[in-house]
Amino acid sequence: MQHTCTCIAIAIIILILIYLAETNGKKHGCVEAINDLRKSIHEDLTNMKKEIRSELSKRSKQGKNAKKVTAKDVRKMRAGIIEHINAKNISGELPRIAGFVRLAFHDCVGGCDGCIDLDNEENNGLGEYIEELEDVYARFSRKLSRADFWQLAGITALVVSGTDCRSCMHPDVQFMAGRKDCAASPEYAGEMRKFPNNGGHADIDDVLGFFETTFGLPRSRPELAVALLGAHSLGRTHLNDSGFQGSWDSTQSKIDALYYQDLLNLKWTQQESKNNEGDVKFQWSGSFAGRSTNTMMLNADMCLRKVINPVDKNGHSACTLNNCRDQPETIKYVELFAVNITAWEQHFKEAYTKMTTTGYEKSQLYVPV
Ligand code: HEM
Ligand SMILES: [Ca+2]
Repeated sequence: MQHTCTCIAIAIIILILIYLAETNGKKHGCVEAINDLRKSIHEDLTNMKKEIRSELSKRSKQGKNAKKVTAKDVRKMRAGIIEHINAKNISGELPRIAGFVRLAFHDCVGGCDGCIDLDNEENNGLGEYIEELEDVYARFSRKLSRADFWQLAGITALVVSGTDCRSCMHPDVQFMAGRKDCAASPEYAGEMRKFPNNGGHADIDDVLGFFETTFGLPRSRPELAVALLGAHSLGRTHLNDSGFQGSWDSTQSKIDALYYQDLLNLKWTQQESKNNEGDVKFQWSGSFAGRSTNTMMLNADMCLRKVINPVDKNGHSACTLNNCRDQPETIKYVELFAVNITAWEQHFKEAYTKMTTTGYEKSQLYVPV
């Protein structure tokens, strides 16, 4: 209302000024001044319109989110996501499973808010999954926030990964809604969010410290971080995204304990990985009985088994698998989860739920009924 009155008042002033210019102000300088004034008023009006539009869109979004999503809606969305996951099969693998779980993780760094900063190299590769999910989200965007939808996609991907898989973990994470998107969703315009030291050159302090400060997983319970990192049982690394290459285990679409079993049982040697820009990073390459298994571990994974620091600026450790000490804080959990899927499942569920509710009080989230 206030905006409308201001607009009318400004319009009247313009008309008076034009009238004065045309009747009395014949002098060139005066016409010029009036034209300048007219231009600046036009700009002000355009800005004002923009403000009004953005305010209205904010209000309608708040209205949308105020309506609760139902269990029936969620079932429909899950079906849409599952169809989408199954639609992309590359050599028998379903890469969207890993892509959606990684997206769910990255969105919760700094609070799960439906926003990913694609200028942050740590998020390389996520753009394609965001775009792919937009097609499905477009059908449901009136029902829930993008932040909720991405978490539903992650949970659904975990379910698909465990379907018809007896050796898989089935964490059955409860979906909760109520997350709010940041203003520029799905883009992010704030300060750069922090990931563990250079995404992979991490040691145990980086890894456990990161999970404690970012997701509130207490340092005194390292089993939660060990269980959560078992998500690397899914998917793979990409040379042109992170600078690493290969998958952690041979079952990229299955969330099974091979990740922990390989970490313990394979022979791991450090190998240089060089991307197109010539950046060098070290990773651990697996072999068994003298043969390469085409699998890899990041320092962030290997440090759960061995004390690998100090590492140099490229992530090369001073010790080898044989002469690095066992990691006292975490190796027992790697050993436990390698053989006890129920123990992994319980800890994973607890840690994953904490991660995916980062930034929210219990009272802000609800289980759709
Ligand atoms: C210390 C913490 C972590 C580090 C340093 C780390 C690092 C990485 C790196 C470097 C990649 C490869 C990206 C690429 O080249 O495409 C990756 C992929 C992946 N990460 Fe992590 N990660 C961490 C924690 C997690 C967590 C907590 C989850 C989920 C709960 C997760 C799930 C995944 C998945 C599923 C992929 C495979 C993505 C694909 O196949 O496209 N990561 N991670
Ligand atoms: Ca696997």
